[in-house]
Amino acid sequence: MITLYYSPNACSMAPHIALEEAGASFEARPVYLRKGQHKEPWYLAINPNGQVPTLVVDGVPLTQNVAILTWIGRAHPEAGLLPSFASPMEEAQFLSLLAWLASSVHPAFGQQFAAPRLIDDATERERFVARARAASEANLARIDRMLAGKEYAFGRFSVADAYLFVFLHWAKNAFAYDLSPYPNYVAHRERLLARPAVQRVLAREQEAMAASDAG
Ligand SMILES: N[C@@H](CCC(=O)N[C@@H](CS)C(=O)NCC(=O)O)C(=O)O
Repeated sequence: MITLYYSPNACSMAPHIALEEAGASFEARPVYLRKGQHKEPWYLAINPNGQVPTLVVDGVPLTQNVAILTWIGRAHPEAGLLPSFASPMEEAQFLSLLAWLASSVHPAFGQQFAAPRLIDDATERERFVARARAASEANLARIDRMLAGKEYAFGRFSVADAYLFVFLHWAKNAFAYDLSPYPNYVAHRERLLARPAVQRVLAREQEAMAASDAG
């Protein structure tokens, strides 16, 4: 039994896509960040970090996108969601990308999401957001260079592509960045948007968002 605790449009979209791509049988349970549900005692009992995503597999909670994505790939070998590693170095390069996304790319966006909540002074907040945005733009440019001449990050579709999808989704939909400097990344996004699994996830998350607006 697999349960994914996610919040619509959060980084949990990456494992959500990976589970759909795997053809896994799972329950997707929304935990609405904007309603503070991730800090409620019932959820903290599952994930003491108070963050999404959490994947609960047969009663065992697993946190952190890098671990969750790797688990989904390993637990569904028939779906081929991990690159076929020809050497330990190839596997390490894959983990290196996931770790960089989690430790640098995600936090720079996280600062932009958190700024209104963390910083009252408008001038200080604008300076903070401008710095974080510059870091995000540099990261997006680096990803764009990495994707030059490639359909996917590691040859065929892998969980790394599901993770990559999240950041351009935020750049476009949460922060209205100009995406024209990132043509390879935009093409990658369009390739993912054409995948039925990605379409199912976006529809489910939009539906969850609408249900939360109504409630
Ligand atoms: N390192 C964690 C980061 C998870 C994370 O920052 N999740 C965000 C949503 S994208 C969250 O739950 N934020 C709420 C909070 O930190 O209070 C991972 O990769 O899973």
